[in-house]
Amino acid sequence: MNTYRSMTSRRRGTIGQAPEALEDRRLMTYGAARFVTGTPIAFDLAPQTAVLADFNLDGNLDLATFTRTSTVVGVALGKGNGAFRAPQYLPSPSNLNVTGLVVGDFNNDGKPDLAMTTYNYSNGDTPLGVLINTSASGGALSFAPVTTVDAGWRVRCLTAGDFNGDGKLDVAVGYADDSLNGIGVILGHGDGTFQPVMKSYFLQNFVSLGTADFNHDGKLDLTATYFNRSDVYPRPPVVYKAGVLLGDGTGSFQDMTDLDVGTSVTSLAVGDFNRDGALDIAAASAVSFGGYTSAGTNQATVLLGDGAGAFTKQATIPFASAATAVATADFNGDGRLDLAVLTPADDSLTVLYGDGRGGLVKFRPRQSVFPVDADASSNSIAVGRVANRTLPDVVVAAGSSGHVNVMLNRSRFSRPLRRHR
Ligand SMILES: [Ca+2]
Ligand SMILES: [Ca+2]
Ligand SMILES: [Ca+2]
Ligand SMILES: [Ca+2]
Repeated sequence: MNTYRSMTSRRRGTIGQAPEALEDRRLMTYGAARFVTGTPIAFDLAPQTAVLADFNLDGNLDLATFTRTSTVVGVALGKGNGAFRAPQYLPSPSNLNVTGLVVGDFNNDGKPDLAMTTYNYSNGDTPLGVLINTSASGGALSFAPVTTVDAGWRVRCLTAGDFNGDGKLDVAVGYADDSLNGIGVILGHGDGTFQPVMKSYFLQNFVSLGTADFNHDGKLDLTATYFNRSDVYPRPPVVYKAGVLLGDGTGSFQDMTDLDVGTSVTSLAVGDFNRDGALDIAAASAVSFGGYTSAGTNQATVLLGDGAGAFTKQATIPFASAATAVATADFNGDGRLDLAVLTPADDSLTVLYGDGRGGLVKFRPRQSVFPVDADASSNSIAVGRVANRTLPDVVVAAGSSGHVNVMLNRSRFSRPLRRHR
């Protein structure tokens, strides 16, 4: 839809005003987001995904990353000014390849732990590795030896949440195996150990999972990206789609409702873009992704949620090249959620400004597009205040260069936070 029209016609007092004038006025009031390049963090692996958490509880966000060709997780402690210390490396169970990583407090001690999916190339086994954080508050980083949890065969992705509502964090995994697809839920005991995996079978091959309560029933639901693979030869191109599975509060999920985001979805982000209290979803898409080329388009999409589990497409912004990751936050400090979209082919991070109604506005390139080194394997943008200022910074895993890029938010309303210590 035309976001300019929706902004002008639906905002009181601006009817008839030229969209450019409105755009300029908003920029004068709130300022465009501005990102400056911080010092990249160098890892002995090719970071594909980065997550942020304060692992040593010193008030500064730290970073964990992995790549699918590595058998370790890299963790770099943040200094609180946007710079990071040299990374440390944590092992996977049995030195298996790490395929996914999630942060969560699995033993209820207030310290963020890590859970990883792994892949044993010799037998298709995919145990979960759990790293319990034993760091002293404000001290050095330390984790207990990695423990292994049976997650079943051909796990492809994971997310963490309290899926049965007992106050203890659980893990959901997605399987991607032609004959044995589905979702597995591994309920936590709240002490870092887990119950045996409960599987529910679905037709889809799951690629990524996320979690939120979309229908306001107090039971966590799932977002998923997935593909269906045909057994008819010649096989048609693989198509990456996205959907939502509503949870029943016991660790089981209803059938997937597809999201109207086209094909070749690479990444999803959740936020309340129109500020109605119902969670919405943003998606990034790419024609070529994961080694497959499909009939999709390079774009970012916003779908508005109705608070009951249904979603309607509200805004679409095209890109010239593959959009491999999307994240959301209020980057320019105007109280409206924006999107950050990664397009590695042109080494760009684009900020699409949310209009607070579900629409997206792309300002002039110098106000919207920021250079960032990345390659096609970079599939995540993590958002957090790594420099302890009011507005969120962005970190981007750069892939084969071995770096995680730090992009510091220097928008007009980004000010140093006062420390309470
Ligand atoms: Ca820290
Ligand atoms: Ca639980
Ligand atoms: Ca729910
Ligand atoms: Ca909403």
